[in-house]
Amino acid sequence: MQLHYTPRSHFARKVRLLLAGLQVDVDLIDAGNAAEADPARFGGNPLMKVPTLVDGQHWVVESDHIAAYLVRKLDPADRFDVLTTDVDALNVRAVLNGVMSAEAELILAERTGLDTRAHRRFDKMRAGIDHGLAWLEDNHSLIPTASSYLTFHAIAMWDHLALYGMCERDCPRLRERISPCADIDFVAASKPL
Ligand SMILES: N[C@@H](CCC(=O)N[C@@H](CS)C(=O)NCC(=O)O)C(=O)O
Repeated sequence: MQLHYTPRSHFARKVRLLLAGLQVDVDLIDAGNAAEADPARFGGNPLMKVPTLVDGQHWVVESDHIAAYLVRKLDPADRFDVLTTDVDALNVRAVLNGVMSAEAELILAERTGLDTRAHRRFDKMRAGIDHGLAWLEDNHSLIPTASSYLTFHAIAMWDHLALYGMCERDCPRLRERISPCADIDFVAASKPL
């Protein structure tokens, strides 16, 4: 199996953490600059984003879709609760993904030369990150303290926000919630630099 990724991609990291939790090795293929516009760089993903999983004949895009594919194939017991249908957990997942998407848009827009401070559209993205984090802080108890896909997801979001300095809001309860899992060796080892 091959996972097209970038070392800093938070969407790819939640899949990498799941793979590490499942103790499954895959070939990691670095896409390089995620702002480039060539599908071949992204494992053939026409949307030109990472992660993309290639498993023989199967080609899978979208991080949560990849995670679901992996546990259906490799972990029918679903130890990390990837296939949850719990409404609250799925709301947390949606807010985490929304914050991560807004952040990626801001970073990639700046990387391609746009001054995001000059466009109101990007102000709304920054506000979405802030409101999203406030919601996650208020709803921190919905995130398990034990290893779970949701916790991996929250760690991937948090470390990426911290790396890019996009997190003006302190979220002490959220940080405390995810810290036991963040200290696990394979989680700490994949922290983006
Ligand atoms: N919804 C997608 C989002 C993936 C995504 O936005 N990945 C970023 C890197 S963290 C990317 O490759 N962006 C390239 C671009 O938008 O040009 C998923 O969950 O996989």
